[in-house]
Amino acid sequence: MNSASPRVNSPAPQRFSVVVVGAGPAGLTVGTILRAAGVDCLLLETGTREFIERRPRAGVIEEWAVRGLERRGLARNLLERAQAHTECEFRFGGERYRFEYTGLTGRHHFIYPQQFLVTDLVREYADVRGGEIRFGVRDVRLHGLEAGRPSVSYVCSDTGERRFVDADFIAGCDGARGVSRAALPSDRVRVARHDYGVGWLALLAQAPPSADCVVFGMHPRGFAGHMARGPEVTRYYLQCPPGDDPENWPHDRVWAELRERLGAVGAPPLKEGRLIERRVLDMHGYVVEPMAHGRLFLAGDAAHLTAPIAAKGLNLALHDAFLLGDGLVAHLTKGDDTGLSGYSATCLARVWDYQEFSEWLAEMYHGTASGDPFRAGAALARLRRLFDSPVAATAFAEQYLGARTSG
Ligand code: RFL
Repeated sequence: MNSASPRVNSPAPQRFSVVVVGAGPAGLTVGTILRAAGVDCLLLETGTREFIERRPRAGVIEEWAVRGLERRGLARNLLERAQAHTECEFRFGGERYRFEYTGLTGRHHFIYPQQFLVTDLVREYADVRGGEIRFGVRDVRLHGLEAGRPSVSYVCSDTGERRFVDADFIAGCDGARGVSRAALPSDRVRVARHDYGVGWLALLAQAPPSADCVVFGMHPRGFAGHMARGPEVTRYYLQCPPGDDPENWPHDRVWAELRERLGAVGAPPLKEGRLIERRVLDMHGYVVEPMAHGRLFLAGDAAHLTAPIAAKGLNLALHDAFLLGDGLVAHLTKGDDTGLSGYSATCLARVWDYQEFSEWLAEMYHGTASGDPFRAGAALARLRRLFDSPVAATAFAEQYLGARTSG
């Protein structure tokens, strides 16, 4: 949306160097980097502070991303509270295959729920660095992009009034359902899409983890996954038909299916608990190229969605945010354009690398249940290779940790 709504009857516009649309991990990270460099910016967020600080989503953060947060003074709580994961387990044909990725790469994953990271970032941006966030904004619109005079308007939830904010730059960090992506002119961008043709029932259980690491079950009835989120909450996934109704998955059916698909000789029994989240995600992804137009820069899910198959979305959002925050600071404080001009291409290199890995992994997870014996055979060969070939194992570990390219 690049509309030219009249400003009649609206209060005089305010001005900020950067307006960031969306206070998720991407927007908050960009905002804190800007504030640390003394750049004035405004964050606009449709949700309330309570809502964004409680919304559970990701939990697996790659080491380079944590180091990037740490370098910017944003990882203190995370480093104190996160668990380190050094291995994962595949279950197939009633057997367990343990995969020790830290031994192969020297790197590990951090397990830290996304809502904790968002809470840390809001605190740092707003309470510590004095940044402004307007929560609960409605009907956000972007204007003036073609004319090179960007502004953002929104309807204020208290007064119902439309307010305008002029900016030198807009950072579109409003996720997969935001409005920024649509403001890119359709004849100047390409949106590449991929549909995996499966759904995942995403579950959060009020229960301790049932294993000491992430577990992936490849089963003729469908994929199942287990991921710790903390001592009392565990995420599970069950492959299901796309568009399935979560109501088709009552408590007993969920646990019976998880027991079946994650069952293996010697595996500890699942620790069951109340299901506090049950939603069906249709597995799909997209990539917007380029990720910028004029003075609008997209970051995170606004620019690219990776299905949570390989737990990459939050990591990519942080990668974009580091580059965009640093690039804006360099431009606004030193007149150095190198970061901003290379922004899209640098981000997209990692985005495509992760999309390709997600697609590769998806076939290993879903091939067994595809009903196609050729795909099932190939999926098993893909798994076996990780345990037969040290070279294949190292390559997998590197991609699983996002360790090939530097942060
Ligand atoms: P977000 O987090 O969606 O934040 C966007 C923010 O923008 C707000 N917003 C608007 N604000 C103003 N104006 C508008 N018009 C707006 N429209 C929306 C929203 O309220 C929100 O606050 O995007 P961001 O910052 O790009 O971060 C992306 C990550 O949230 C996402 O990629 C990850 O959660 C994906 N993901 C995972 N990624 C990982 O790296 N590791 C994982 O383990 C992992 N697990 C997951 C996941 C995503 C999941 N779901 C729900 C899709 C597990 C799940 C179940």
